[in-house]
Amino acid sequence: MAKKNDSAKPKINNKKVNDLSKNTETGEGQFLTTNQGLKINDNQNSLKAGERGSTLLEDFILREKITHFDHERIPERIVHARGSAAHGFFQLYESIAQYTKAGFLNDTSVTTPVFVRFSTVAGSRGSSDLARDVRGFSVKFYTEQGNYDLVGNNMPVFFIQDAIKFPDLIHAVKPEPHNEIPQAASAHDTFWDFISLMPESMHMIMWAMSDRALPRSLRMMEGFGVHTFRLINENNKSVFVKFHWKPLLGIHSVVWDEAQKISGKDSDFHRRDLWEAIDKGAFPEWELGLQIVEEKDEFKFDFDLLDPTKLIPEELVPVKIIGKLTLNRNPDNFFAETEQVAFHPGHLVPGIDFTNDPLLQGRLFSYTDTQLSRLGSPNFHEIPINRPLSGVHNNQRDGHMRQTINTGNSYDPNTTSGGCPFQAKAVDGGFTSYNERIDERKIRGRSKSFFDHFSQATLFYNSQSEAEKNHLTDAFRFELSKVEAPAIRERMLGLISQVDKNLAMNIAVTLGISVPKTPKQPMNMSIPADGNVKKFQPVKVNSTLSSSAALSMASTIKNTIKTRQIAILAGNGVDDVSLTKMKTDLEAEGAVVKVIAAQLGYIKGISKMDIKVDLNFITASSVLFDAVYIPGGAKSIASLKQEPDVINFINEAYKHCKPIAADAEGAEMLQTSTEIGMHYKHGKNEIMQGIVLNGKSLDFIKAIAKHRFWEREKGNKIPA
Ligand code: HDE
Repeated sequence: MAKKNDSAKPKINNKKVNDLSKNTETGEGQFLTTNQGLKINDNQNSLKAGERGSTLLEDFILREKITHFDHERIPERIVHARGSAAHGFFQLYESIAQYTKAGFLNDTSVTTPVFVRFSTVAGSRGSSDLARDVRGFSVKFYTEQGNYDLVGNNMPVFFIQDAIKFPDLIHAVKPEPHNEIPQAASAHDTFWDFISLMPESMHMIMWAMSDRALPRSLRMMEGFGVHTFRLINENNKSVFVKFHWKPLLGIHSVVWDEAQKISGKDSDFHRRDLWEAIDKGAFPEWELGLQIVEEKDEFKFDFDLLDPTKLIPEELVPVKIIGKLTLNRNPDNFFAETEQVAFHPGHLVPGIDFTNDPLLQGRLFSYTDTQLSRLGSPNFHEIPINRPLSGVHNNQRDGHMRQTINTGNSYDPNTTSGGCPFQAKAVDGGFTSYNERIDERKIRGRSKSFFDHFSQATLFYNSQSEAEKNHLTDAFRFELSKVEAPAIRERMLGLISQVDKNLAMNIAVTLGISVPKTPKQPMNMSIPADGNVKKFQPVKVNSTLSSSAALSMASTIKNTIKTRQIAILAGNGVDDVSLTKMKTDLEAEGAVVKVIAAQLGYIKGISKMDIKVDLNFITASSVLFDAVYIPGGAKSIASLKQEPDVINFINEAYKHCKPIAADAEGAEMLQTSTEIGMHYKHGKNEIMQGIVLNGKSLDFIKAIAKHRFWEREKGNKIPA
């Protein structure tokens, strides 16, 4: 059996690697050709009538090249357009055959290749990674029984309860139709107008306004299947299941001020971070966890398992960890793999099935439909990244861009092909849907069990640490301050006050209005035209659970500094012995250390060591790092003190609550020339709120593992 704490060994997914390599074209050592294989003799000059003459239409080589170029773009995804992906594998820790017959969840000796794509939702392909947004977390498992796609998000609930509202939600959040503003941002009128009329979105809105919407790294966020699914075992017994991905690096975020600055300094921040980590062999890992609910317990909760705006608190149903996902290989070609991959929640394997969650049911139609226009043909399953390893044998034929050269007839039943391909019995791995009993009247409507829109929003808010609550309040303040229509702001305050009165009041102060006593009607537009809008009353269930530790990032693991980016600020005359020791100690713990100085090249230390400079102050910025260290050396410190970029660097690191270490003169500099000095009267050896003034690497490492020291935010306003 695979062990739980096996560290990531660089395993190679031979199956998918081999499969993809059949289609790889390196061009190495080859002559340049046209698409017809003709060797090209001149790729620098088009065919002309004389040296200065006009270009000839006859130049088929030029025409082919330009024509292909003209058609290089395909429509971007209608949502989740901005994404980054990687290859990897899934390793099961223990068989869960008692719940599911899915082969890849039964056999611990099987390593399943995967392709995982992370994304933001609202922005276009070229938008910033650091938008305040939900993140997509899609996993394609290339199993022996066919492709299984777990197409989830980094938040466990969703904005709406019924698929019919999805186009409205997306139209509201996308840039406004008249001027295409703002890009990749929810802070505008149409989004909040829609939300203010959709009380069912309040739980998700709390998540979206929380720090979960600003991940520090794609490698440091959770993933969720969101909907309740079914698992089915060999005896056709079914249980309900919620899927969770738990990152082994813990869950960490950045702050909003930082996110906005990163968007300018490096809008590929998450993409680069994922790429570089994998490139350097620091493979990101997540454990797969399941919350399992027996069928008999379907109605034991005070919410409906089919309602995608609800989660199952981990206190009620613990998450059972069953395996590990490791990403160990970057794509070879962004377009061929990351852009052309086609996920679909309906790509299932035997042993996994849907529930009647009305949001999930709507998704089942949408994904194939969108691939048809995005990838341009019903043959998108033949694109190498989408091809199942288990093989495709059916009678579907032809269409644009067909790759397979099928032989023989294409109908079933037949005798001409000996009856092939055959239907597979369940024992042969043939897929059968769960035989759930459905005996109902046709109705357009919603179950009353979906009508409590506030209890879990309050549960989420109550479960946040003080710092998380403050960030959430500030996020609402920012977003609603960007809203121009006063009526929208007011309606939102009405809704927020039903989640938490103080929260609403704290936001209202910034908006310069008061919280409406009676929320304005109409409040709930998710009821049909014939419904009586006036009768809508917010339903709130009095659950016994007042908070849930799993909902706060503050309670997740903080014991590693692997892959954290550490800045060392230095100049000529730096204490090179301290610098080298700190660098070595941090790197030994897996951190990535960069020396930053006024110029690129080398700086000379006091003991004459040449220290290589990785970045200069022109391109480096505090917001791109997790922590900063200022080694001693009088001359180096004197030069840093004169450098406004350095002072700003340190002040920003302080403002964003990042660990800062310094020794000797470095510590003095912090106290005399930066904002830190305004707030602390430190002794030289003090360690306080992540400020490590004794220069000891061990103390610095402990501080970096904690990620941020939010208590610094109290009362300290740093003008950085
Ligand atoms: Fe999606 N969604 N979605 N979605 N979704 C798409 O499919 C859709 C929903 C999610 O990395 C599209 O291939 C509808 C929930 C991810 O390629 C599209 C509804 C969740 C990705 C689509 C939902 C998701 C998508 C756009 C409501 C979390 C990126 C391009 C019924 C569980 C996949 C594409 C990737 C992508 C439709 C709701 C997650 C248009 C109609 C809930 C992670 O088909």
